[in-house]
Amino acid sequence: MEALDHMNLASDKNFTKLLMPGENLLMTLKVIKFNKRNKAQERTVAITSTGVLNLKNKKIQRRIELTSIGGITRSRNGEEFILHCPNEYDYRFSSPLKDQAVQTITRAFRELSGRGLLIWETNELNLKDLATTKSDKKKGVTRMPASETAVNYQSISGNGEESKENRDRRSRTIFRASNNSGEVSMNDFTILKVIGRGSFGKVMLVQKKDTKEVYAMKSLRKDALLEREQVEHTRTEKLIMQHTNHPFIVKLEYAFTSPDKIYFVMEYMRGGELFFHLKEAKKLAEDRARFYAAEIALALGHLHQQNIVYRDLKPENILMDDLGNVHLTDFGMAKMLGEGGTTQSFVGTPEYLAPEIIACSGHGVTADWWSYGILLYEMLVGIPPFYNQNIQLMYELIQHGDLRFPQRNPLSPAAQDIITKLLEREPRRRLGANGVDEIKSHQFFEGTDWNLLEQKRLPTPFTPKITNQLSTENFDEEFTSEEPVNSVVPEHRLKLVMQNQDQFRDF
Ligand code: ISQ
Repeated sequence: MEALDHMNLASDKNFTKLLMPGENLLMTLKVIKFNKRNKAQERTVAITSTGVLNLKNKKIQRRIELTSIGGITRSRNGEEFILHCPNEYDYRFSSPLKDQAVQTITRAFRELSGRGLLIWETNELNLKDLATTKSDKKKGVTRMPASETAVNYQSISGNGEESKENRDRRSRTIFRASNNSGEVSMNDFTILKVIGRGSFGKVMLVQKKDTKEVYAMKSLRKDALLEREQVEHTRTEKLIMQHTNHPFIVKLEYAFTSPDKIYFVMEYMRGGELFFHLKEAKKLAEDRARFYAAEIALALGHLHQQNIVYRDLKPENILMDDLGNVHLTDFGMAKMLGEGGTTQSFVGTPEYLAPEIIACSGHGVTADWWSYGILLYEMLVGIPPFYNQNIQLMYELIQHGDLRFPQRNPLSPAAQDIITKLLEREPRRRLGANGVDEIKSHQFFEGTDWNLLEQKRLPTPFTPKITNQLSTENFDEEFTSEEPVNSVVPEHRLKLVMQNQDQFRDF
């Protein structure tokens, strides 16, 4: 946060006490605000997780709820931007930090609403004629461009001298309003860093060239997917991410293919993997673990409601955002269950596998609650309960070993109780077998306000260190030190891909 707190308000108690409970400060900056008579006034703006605050002498003059913002128009080369507020009147600001401010607002808007904010760009430097004033509003005039014009960009005159009437149609989307996957390609992105590696490719930090927005891009090699029969899983992964809208599940922004790879472009979680933080802290205090466990329970409950088993819950697949909320990612193992709600296939990570998966006796969504018990144990104790270097022995321990809790620094009785009930080997007797509410109402979560949590209105127990918008300090150096390139698949591997290109048609 410090890097974005240009006005140093985060540590100013007189200011922070003005924030609502659960409202997090994201950025502060000095702006010029233009009033209805076009008079320039120097103001401070604070962007928070729920609103944009217009401050004068550290007092809130106007509070613009994020939910009341209908879109943003910004000057492409100038410093002005307009917050369109259809129910009131627009706010026109100017700042050298325009791009950073717009990016922070759009991100906060998406975090809060799960939707992208409409953005229009213009070549104009002075946006006076594009802002709806109080008196416009009285006359029923609104200057916010139509939302459709934010989706399809059309250059009209071609000579760069568009007339005022053309302004709406010149607008272009810099934030997707709806699913336009397929229109983008690798050429639209600059690769900045490698931030992770998986079995089929790598995860890179990328920046979209037109909007400067940063994303995490996962590339998957088609040859590797074909060889290991993972094309269907990858299709499921895309479908689930594309159709899931949940505050604690990473969103897929774009998906596209090249002749040799599939690319998933997702929101960038600057806080890195929970695995990274767990490694650093060794184990977590109960309040902190409870917070992450509660967010993950909501995410799993949401998937289960749609008959999706996640099947790969582990700290490596849980990512942290700027504020310290956690999000599930990697749906490569997930499965949509058919009627009957069970599947036979053996997938997952050894430490977290439910006994019924190891025994191949058919498993359903309850298998996730077993992994959830393992995760909770690992967060609180520092190692998973049945861990052994020898995988066969680990499987044996998962199926028949005793569940032991540390004698020194014992966990609270409620924590021991919920873990014991989650690590019940008989899936039908396991906590969660009758739905997520069984978990939510366990004593371990007593006092958790699930509604506030879901709206991200509870303070997070830990804020990851983030020095700037492009920072990768929460990712392992093992990855970030790698050369950031989109590697080429060797010629001899492409033959298999070319023969099977039809399998990738609908990505
Ligand atoms: C988003 N942000 C950071 C890392 C990621 C890894 C995989 C998928 C999404 C991600």
